[in-house]
Amino acid sequence: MKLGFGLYRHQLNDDHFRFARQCGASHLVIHMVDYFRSSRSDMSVDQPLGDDSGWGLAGDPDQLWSYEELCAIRDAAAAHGLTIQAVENFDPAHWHDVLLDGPKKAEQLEKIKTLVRTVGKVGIPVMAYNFSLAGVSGRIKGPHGRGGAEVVGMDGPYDKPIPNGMIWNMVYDRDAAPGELAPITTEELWRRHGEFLDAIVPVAEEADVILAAHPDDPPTPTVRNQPRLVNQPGLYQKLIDRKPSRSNALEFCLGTLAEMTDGDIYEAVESYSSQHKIAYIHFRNVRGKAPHYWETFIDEGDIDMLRVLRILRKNGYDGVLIPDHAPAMTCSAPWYAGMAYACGWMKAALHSLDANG
Ligand SMILES: [Mn+2]
Repeated sequence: MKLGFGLYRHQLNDDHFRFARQCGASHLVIHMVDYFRSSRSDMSVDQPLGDDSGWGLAGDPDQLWSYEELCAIRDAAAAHGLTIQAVENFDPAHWHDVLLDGPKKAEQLEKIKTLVRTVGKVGIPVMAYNFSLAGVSGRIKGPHGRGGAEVVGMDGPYDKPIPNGMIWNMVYDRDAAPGELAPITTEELWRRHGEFLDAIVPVAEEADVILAAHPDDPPTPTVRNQPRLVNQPGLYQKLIDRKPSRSNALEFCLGTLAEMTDGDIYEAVESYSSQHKIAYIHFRNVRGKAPHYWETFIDEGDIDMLRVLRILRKNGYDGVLIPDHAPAMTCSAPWYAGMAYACGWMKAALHSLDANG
């Protein structure tokens, strides 16, 4: 298994490549969506959290990530000994009507095909996505980690409706008419996702790209009054079975899966790793279950992370693990310290696994 590091768009520069390498990472997962575009003050110290108005503005609908741009990032990372394993998340500006079943759906599916082909041409193996209307929203922060470290969590359901012009926790249309997005059914969400798979999986196969689905974070039955696609571990199986293909796989988020109320995290790891459906792993820990949980330090939560690693190794998983989010540690660089702590723990755990089994 390989240690990876996730970098946000504003971090795709030499200093952050050095930091990731210093943490022991050999691989990167990069975000091309700029969640911090309209909240620069908050940019370097934490994961995006946002409020009722979301993370901010989506990108430019007419500007797709280009081959040249991605090659430049790939080459700059390679100069620091880092391989880009995945691009994480599509920009709502490029696919809002795929999620919403809106009038630009056909045009936007073509944009997604172009992006997937570009990612493949650059030589990045995985394109990860999160098929969700509310996206990652409704979470709060508090000093609930060990030693009072600030962590992200949830304390009860969050169902404030999504305003028009917002999708996936970002604003794609600032001039939208006042009002709220009408709730849809779970069946309708799965229908839209099925259409997405039918259109994109064949292109991904041809481009030698693996599409990897993140589960719903937070995994409550609804968020912002809209259904969730994968909010229980067994629903990952439904997603795989909807379109059997080596290009239809999972961005396996251990923390989110452990927050789910059904099933057992070790059984989920066993099931999906033995089917070789894990594209890469968000390796983080959590205490509690949705809708009441807190993220934790990697060695502090409900999950026995070494047990997870042993199951992965038994089933021949040889892919990338990234820390996902980490608690913010009390110092002048809270995000960096938290991530470095997680990487150090992971590096040691992988070493111990190799040495002792
Ligand atoms: Mn995750």
